[in-house]
Amino acid sequence: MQVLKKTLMITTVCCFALTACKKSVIEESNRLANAFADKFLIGTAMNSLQIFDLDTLGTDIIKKQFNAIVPENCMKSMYLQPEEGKFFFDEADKYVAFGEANNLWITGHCLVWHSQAPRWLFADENGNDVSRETLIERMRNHITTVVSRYKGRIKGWDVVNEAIMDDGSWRQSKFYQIIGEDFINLAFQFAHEADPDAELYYNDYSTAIEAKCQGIVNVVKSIQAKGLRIDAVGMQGHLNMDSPTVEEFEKSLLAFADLGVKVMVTELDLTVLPGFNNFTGADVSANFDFKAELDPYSDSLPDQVALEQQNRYVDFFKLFLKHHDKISRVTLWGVTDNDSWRNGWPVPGRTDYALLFDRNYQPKPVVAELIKLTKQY
Ligand code: 9MR
Repeated sequence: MQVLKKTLMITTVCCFALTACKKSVIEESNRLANAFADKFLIGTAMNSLQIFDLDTLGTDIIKKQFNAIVPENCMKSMYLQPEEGKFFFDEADKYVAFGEANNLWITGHCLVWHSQAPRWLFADENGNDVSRETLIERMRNHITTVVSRYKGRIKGWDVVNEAIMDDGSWRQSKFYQIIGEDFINLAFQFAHEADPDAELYYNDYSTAIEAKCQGIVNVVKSIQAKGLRIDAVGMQGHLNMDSPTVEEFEKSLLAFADLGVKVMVTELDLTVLPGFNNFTGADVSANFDFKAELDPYSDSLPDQVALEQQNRYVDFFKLFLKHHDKISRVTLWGVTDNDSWRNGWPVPGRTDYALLFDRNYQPKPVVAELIKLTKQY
């Protein structure tokens, strides 16, 4: 009797263990990071709440679903060095520690960007533009200080962000006006000197516009012609429901890959809200007044629109998977719909549904569709 009881107990324990094991196998395969493991890295931006561990449901998703991270805001120069020589690394340190603790590919964003740069960077004590030499020196100091701090830990850097306009011309930023075209080459040189092993990227939005794509191709060629390191072009994926087309995106993707660099789809999101005046892109300085008709889904998203969004996400991921040999990483610009900058841009106060996880931290049906899709490539 005793033996029988023992056997029954062992069998029951084994059954439980088997079920638990099966369940965890299923759960494992239901994760984006696992499904895309042999294709490309799949990442997300991390916001301050997540970095300071004040959004544990959000960080749980990051740990389970993604294998790469990028800081949405905390490494921008106005936060890292708000006053000359005064660096604040608290949040950036936590961000990097989170990535290391969870074995994630850690990207730094972004060393040189016209936006979110502190005013002092370009100005002398009278508020006039500094000399070319001074700005080069300030840029060198910023890049060297930041990149050296995370040497060997941050695996890749968005070195220059958004230097080219939609028509392919140079953005008339302070970096460009004061230093000239060479600011890009110098930025890549300084970053490489600070961490020779780090990957270095050029990152921009609306890269599917032909003229802009050509402008970026010229930038990459000029970096390469100087013998400087550049590993990838980041195509920010701030998509609308009707633009760009998958074909337009593919054309640019191939143009960048032809340069011998990798392509990364960075900052991926897909707004379902009405645009207007053919306004696209991701110029953060753009702003339009709130009107109720511009915010049609403030209560919930109709099933039909959700399905259309899902189909468009799937179409883009089909493209990414088709070219997975050229793509090193695809990164969502946030975890849940609630986190998305799209809720506030270019019209403040709207309710958008741009990401893969909903406001209750649940995966949208598109997540399972994307996982299924990986098996076909
Ligand atoms: O998502 C970011 C938002 O929270 C910030 O307010 C904004 C300005 O710093 O930047 C947003 O991220 C931008 C990214 O850094 C560069 N490409 C465009 C992104 C969306 O504006």
